[in-house]
Amino acid sequence: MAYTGSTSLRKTITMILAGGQGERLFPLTKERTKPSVPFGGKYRIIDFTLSNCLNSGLRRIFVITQYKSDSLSRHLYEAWNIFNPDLGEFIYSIPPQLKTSNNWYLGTANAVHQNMNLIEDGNYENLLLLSGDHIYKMDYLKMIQYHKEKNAELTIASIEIPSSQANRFGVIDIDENYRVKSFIEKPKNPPEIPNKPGLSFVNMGIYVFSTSVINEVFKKMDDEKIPSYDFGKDVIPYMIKHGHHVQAYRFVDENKKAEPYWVDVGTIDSYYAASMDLINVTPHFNLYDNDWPLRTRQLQFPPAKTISHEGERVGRAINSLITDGTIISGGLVERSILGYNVRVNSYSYITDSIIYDNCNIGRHARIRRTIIDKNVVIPEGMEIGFDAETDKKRFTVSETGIVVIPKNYKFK
Ligand code: ADQ
Ligand code: ADP
Repeated sequence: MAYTGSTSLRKTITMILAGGQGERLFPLTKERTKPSVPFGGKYRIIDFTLSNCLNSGLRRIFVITQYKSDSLSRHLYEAWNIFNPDLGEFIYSIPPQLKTSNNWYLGTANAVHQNMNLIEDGNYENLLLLSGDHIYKMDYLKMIQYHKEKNAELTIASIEIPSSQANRFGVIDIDENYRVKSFIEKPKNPPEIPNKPGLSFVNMGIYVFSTSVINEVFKKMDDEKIPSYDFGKDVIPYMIKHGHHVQAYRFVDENKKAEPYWVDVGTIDSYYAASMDLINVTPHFNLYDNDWPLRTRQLQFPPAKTISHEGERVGRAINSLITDGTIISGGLVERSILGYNVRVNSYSYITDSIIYDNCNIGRHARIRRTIIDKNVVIPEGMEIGFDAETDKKRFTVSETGIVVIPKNYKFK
């Protein structure tokens, strides 16, 4: 029994899909699933979705995991074990259990299908379905209320983006009441919004389903032997074709900026761009907004420290995010994000880079446009990010030239 929240919240169960492989973020996803990838110095990507849940009053959450989930499960236990079962609140991480099928989750919809018992057990009216790998601020309660007002069976959160990028998303066509007329998953030539050339209206992968309807749709698709593996490819087109009420909800950004901000950090380049936004003087995504607190696991480290030695060895950080336990001793850090417990030694220079926990940057090393995963020691005098040909021989280099050094990498 739950005692908190409005009726809409009490009747809603949240599922976060956190099981994708995240291949395009390799090697950051070599040992961990995408939602568990560190972001912004002290957070993991899933913390933003979970903070949205908390700020929206949603406290009954299943996190559906699959690939490389140990790091994520540990993080959920250490950072998010904050709910009170006496108030009907919980967060559970659910790996494939092969209860209703002999397969692993075969796609986003199949991951829900295989877990319908979790929803039925609770007698919930709405299923709020989220992805664990987006950076944005959203009040889901507003969307749940909209779903109810519109009497919709499925409501899809949607955003306008440049058509040139829309081929990575589901593209939606709506009528004047925002009812979805058609939906195409990842079209090669994304259709534009009528009267808005160059823009397309896309699916954010955030859904409110009426639970009775999703149950019925899965049963019908099974009976008709139509695969229901994926929402974008299978289930949404099926629902539209069979006359179900599918509604679009225009994303309202709690950052309260003129342009709504939502990113699916699918590639090294989009991850890097979203990270670098954080250190802008006026970022799209503001970490310092007391109206929308963001939580994560806080590790027990002393405050970050800068040390200047006599003469020219001034330890400095400019336009950067520096996490606890880090010491910048006689080195220069510019436009960079440093995680917990990093050491930056004398005469070293770090610019436009992201350095994860426990890295050590040797004296005279120069690091530019590089992401260094945890526990890496950069030897004295090493240069990375200045010569693409040398970097490519050793490391992954993204399309825009961002170098990525994997976790625990050992230089010879
Ligand atoms: P997709 O490319 O299908 O597009 P994807 O990122 O692969 O989105 O998956 C969505 C979420 O489900 C992710 O959080 C992922 O980790 C998780 N997931 C994927 N496969 C899973 C599985 N087998 N088991 C458990 N979890 C899994 C979707 C829609 C598009 C929409 C974009 C928006 O299909 O229409 O535009 O999301 O990002
Ligand atoms: P990542 O950023 O890759 O998630 P973590 O620091 O969370 O790095 O650790 C990754 C994995 O290493 C964990 O999921 C766990 O399997 C193992 N590990 C690390 N530290 C510990 C620990 N103190 N106790 C048990 N396992 C650990």
